[in-house]
Amino acid sequence: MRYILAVVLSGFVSFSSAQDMKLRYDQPAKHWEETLPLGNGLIGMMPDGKVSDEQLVLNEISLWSGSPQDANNYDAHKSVSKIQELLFQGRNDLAEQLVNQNFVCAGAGSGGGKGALQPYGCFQNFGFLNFLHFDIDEVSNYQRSLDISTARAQTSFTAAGVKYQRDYFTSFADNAGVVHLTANKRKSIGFALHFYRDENIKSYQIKDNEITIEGRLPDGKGGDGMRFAAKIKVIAKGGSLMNYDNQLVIKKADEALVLFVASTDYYDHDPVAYVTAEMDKLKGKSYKQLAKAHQKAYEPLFSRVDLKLAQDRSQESVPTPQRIANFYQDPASDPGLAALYYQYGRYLSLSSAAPDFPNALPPNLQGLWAHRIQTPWNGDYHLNINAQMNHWGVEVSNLSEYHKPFINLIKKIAKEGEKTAKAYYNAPGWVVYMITNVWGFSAPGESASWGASTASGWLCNHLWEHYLFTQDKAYLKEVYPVLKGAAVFYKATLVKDPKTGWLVTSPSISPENGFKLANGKRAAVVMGPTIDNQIVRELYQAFIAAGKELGEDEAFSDSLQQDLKLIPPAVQISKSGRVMEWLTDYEETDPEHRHVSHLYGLYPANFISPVSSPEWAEAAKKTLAVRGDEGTGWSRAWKILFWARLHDGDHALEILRQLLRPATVGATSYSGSGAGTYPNLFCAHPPFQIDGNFGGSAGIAEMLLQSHDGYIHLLPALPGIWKDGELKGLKARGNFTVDIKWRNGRVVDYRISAAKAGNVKVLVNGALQDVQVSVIK
Ligand code: FUC
Repeated sequence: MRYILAVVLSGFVSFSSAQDMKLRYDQPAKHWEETLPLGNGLIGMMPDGKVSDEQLVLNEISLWSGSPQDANNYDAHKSVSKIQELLFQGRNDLAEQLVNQNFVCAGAGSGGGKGALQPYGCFQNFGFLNFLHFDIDEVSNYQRSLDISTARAQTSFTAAGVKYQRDYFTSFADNAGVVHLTANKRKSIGFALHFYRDENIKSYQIKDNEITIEGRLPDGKGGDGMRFAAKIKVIAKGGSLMNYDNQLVIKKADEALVLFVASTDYYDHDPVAYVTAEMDKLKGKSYKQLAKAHQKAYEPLFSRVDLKLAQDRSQESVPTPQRIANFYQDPASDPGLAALYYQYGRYLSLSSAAPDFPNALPPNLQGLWAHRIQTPWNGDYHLNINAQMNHWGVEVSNLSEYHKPFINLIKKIAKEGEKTAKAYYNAPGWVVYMITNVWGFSAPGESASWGASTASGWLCNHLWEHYLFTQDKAYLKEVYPVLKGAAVFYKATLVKDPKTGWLVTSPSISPENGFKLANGKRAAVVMGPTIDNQIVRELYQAFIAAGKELGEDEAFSDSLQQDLKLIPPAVQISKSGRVMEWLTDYEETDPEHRHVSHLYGLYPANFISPVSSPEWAEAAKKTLAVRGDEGTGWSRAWKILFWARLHDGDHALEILRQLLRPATVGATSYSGSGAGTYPNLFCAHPPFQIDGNFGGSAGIAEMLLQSHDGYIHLLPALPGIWKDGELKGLKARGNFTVDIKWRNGRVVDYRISAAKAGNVKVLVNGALQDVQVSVIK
C-alpha cells in the first residue's frame, strides 16, 4: 500500500492489543436464535452446541421452491391514465381500488408472504445434522463460542474427567462445512449421526462412511422445481464405523471429522455431480489442512478493518447475552460490544455472500440462515429497504466486492423489468417493484398498500455508490446501460401534476404508510411521494454524472437536466415543521411508522445535510422526533444512520442501545413490536431478519467516517462516551482507505491511503483541510 497522507497531530497512548472478537456462552443453545451462524456465502451451518443430542441447522443460499413465472399483468397499462386522472382529482381512495384491481401482479404474487407452495416460492431451510453423542451426561467447564475474526465456532466441556472439544467452520477455501470432534483421552468419541429434513427428500442413501441426499422442491405450479443434493461424510480415527437405521454410527474413536457439502441446480449444474466432485476434492485432507486453508482465505478479508472502542478489556469474558443486557442498561459499561457488533455485521456480509462464485446470490432477508421451510416473508429480497440495507455497510467497511452479488441480481431483474415497464406503462426502459426472488420476479406486489412502489431507482443508488467508492470505470461502463434503462423508464412515465406543474411518479406509495383523505377515507396510493422525488432526482443526477465520466449520451443527459428543474424539491416542509412524506401535507395513518421513507434524502441519499441544507436537517430532526426512536429492528438501524448523518452521535448511540435491546427468542411470525437483538447477536425484527444487523453495523461506521459531502469527515458523529478509540481500514468515496486514532473525543492521528496521488479534503476536529496529497513510497 502506498500512503498519500500521514498526519500526526500529537502523541497518544496505544490500545494494548486487538479487541477480542468472540461471542461467548456458558450454555448450549436452547433456541435457534442462540445457535451460532457460520457461512461461506453458499452454505450455512448453525451448531447448537448441545452436549449429547446436538443439532446443526444447515442451509444453502439458493435453495428456493417455486419457479420462473411471468407475473406481469399485460393489460395494466390500459388503466394507468384512469388511475392518474383519479389522483389528479384527489380521489386517492378510488385510484387505490383501481390499482388493486388492475395494477398489481397477475396470480398469487408472494402469497401474502407465505409463498412456499406458490410459483413465487420461498428460501428455505436445507435440513438438520443431528448428532447423538454417546455416554456424555454430567458436564463441567462448558463453553461455547464463535470467533468472528477466524470464522470458527467451538464447543468444549469436561465429562467424566475427559475434556471434549468440537470445532466448526464453513470453509472459505472449500465449499464445505467442517466439524472436528476431539477429546484428550483416546477412544472417547462416539456418536450416531443422521440428516433430517422436514419434506421433499427423494433419496437418502448411506454407503460406507457417507450419506447422500437428493431432493426436489415444488415448483408452485403443481410440478417439480429446484433439485438439491448433499453429502455428509465421517472420517474417524480409530474405533469403529457402521451404518444403522439411516445413521452413521461411530464408536470409541480417537477423533472424528465430519464434512458437509450441499448445492442446488440454481447454478446450472447437476447438484449430485457437484457435491460428489466437491467431496472428492476434500479427500485425503486432514482437519489441520482444511482449517489452515480456511484461515488463509478468510482472515485477510476480515482483518481489512480493525476497530477498537474499549481500553478496558474486562467485559470480553462476559457471556454475550449478558453483555447485550448490560449494554442496554448502560452503553458506557461496554463500548467494546459496539465494536463487536460492528464487526459482526462485516462477518455476516462475508458469511452470506460468495462474490467469486458464478451466479452467487446476495444475502436475503435471512442472510442465508433459516431453520424453517416457510421462512418469514419468503426469505426473499424485499426492495423497499431490506435488500438495500443488507448492503449499506459493504463499501465503507472495505468489503466492496461483497456488493457484487447484489449488483448482479439488479442486472438480472433489470432484464425482467423491461417486460414490467411494457406491461404497466407501455414504456421503454425497465422497472421493478417491491419484491423479488431468485426467479426474477419484477411485477408489483399483490396489494397496493405495500406492493406499488417502484424499486428500480433505489437499486441504481447501489450501482452508483459502488462506483463512487471504487472509481472503477470498467465497472461503470458495464452497469451504465442499467442506469440508463432506469432513467429512460422514469423519463417516459413521469406525469405532470396539474396543480404544481411538477413531474411525478404515478401511481406510487410512500412505503408502506397511509394517510387520511379530506373525505375521511384512508389511502396509500399517491402521485409523487417524497421518496420517489428524491430517488428520481438522485438517479438523474447519477446518470448525468456517469454519462460525463464515460462521454456518453449528452443529449439525453441534457434533457434529464431540464427535467430536474421540474422534479419536486427533495424536501418540502410541513405545517408542523417536518419533512412532508407526500406532495400533500396529509395526516399519516401511523405517525410512528417503521418506514421513514421521506428521509431517504438524508440516508442513503445526500439531499438533507446539516452542512448544505440546515433547514431541511432541522425538519428531518422533527420528523424523527415524531417517528420516535423505536420501531422494528431494521427501522432502528436506519435511525442510527439518520442521526449519524445529522452529526448527533449521542442520539445515534441511543438508538444503537435500542437496537441491542435483549429480544425474546422463539418468535415465529411477524410482529411490529419486540425488536432488538437475540443472544446470537442476530437482529430481531422480530422474528430474525438480517437487515437490522447490516444496517446497525453500517450505522456505526457512519458515526466514525462520512464522505458524501465532497470531503472526508473524520468522527462526524462520535458519541461522548466513545472518548478514545482507534480504527483502521474504513473506506471513503474516491477509493481512499482511512485510519483514525482519537483521544478525548479528538482526532490525534490519522492516515489516508490510496493507490494513486490526488487531492483530498479532510474535515478533522472541526477544521476543513485541503490537503495536497503526495504519494509516499
Ligand atoms: C418490509 C417491512 C416489514 C418487513 C418486510 C420484510 O415490508 O415493512 O417490516 O421488514 O419488509
